[in-house]
Amino acid sequence: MIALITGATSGIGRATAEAFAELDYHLILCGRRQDRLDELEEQFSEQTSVLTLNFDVRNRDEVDQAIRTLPTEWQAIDILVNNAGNAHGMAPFQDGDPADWDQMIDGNVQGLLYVSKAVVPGMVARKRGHIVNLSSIAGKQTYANGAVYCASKAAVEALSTGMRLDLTQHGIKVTNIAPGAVETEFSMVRFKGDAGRAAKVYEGFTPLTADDIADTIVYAVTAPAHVTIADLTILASAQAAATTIVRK
Ligand code: 8X3
Repeated sequence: MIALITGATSGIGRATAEAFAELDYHLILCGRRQDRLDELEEQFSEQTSVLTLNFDVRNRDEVDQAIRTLPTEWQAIDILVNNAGNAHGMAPFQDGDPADWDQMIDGNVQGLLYVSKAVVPGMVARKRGHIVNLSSIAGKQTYANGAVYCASKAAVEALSTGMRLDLTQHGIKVTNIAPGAVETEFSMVRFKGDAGRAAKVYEGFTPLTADDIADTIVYAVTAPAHVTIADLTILASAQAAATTIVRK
């Protein structure tokens, strides 16, 4: 199996790479931080074959170029994990920074589209493939101060459904994964390095880990051929809804 993971240098992407390496999948690890990609290549090449690609999912030319020029033996991608994505800022709509909005719409929506467009036609030609889109509970429940992030993830939800409608007939599975509160670099990025504000998000309860989400991705991609895990929502046990968390 060949799996391509975007946003592989940290968090859920990295944990998924680790879980896939355990399964002996061959890994195409994509990210923007070359030093981290090098580190991952060194770490995983003891276990399996690894290829790293440095591109920004928001740049369509970079995405096309990287995927079009894959060495022949890496071209038949079986699994695409559209994991790259971020939250930038958290503020009432009227105070939102359009530069933050661009980051979220470009990364979470356009980036997913560009990478998928580069990979999916090959899956259609081979009549096999599995796309795993990382959405969020925020794609199902809009919350205050998060309109644009929630909108970007609602778009991922719609794209997962739309892709499944168009691609099932070509033998391709589409899985939408919607995590709740996962402790990764997510909140540090959302709050632009404000460690105090980021830590507060996970205070007083046990959040999900990136490994918890990787486990569900493994569950989806290892399901029998006749089973599609279409949509999985995963919350921390103390989390009743996106912003309803029981803290001690
Ligand atoms: C991240 C989860 O609940 O912070 O997508 O929106 S949440």
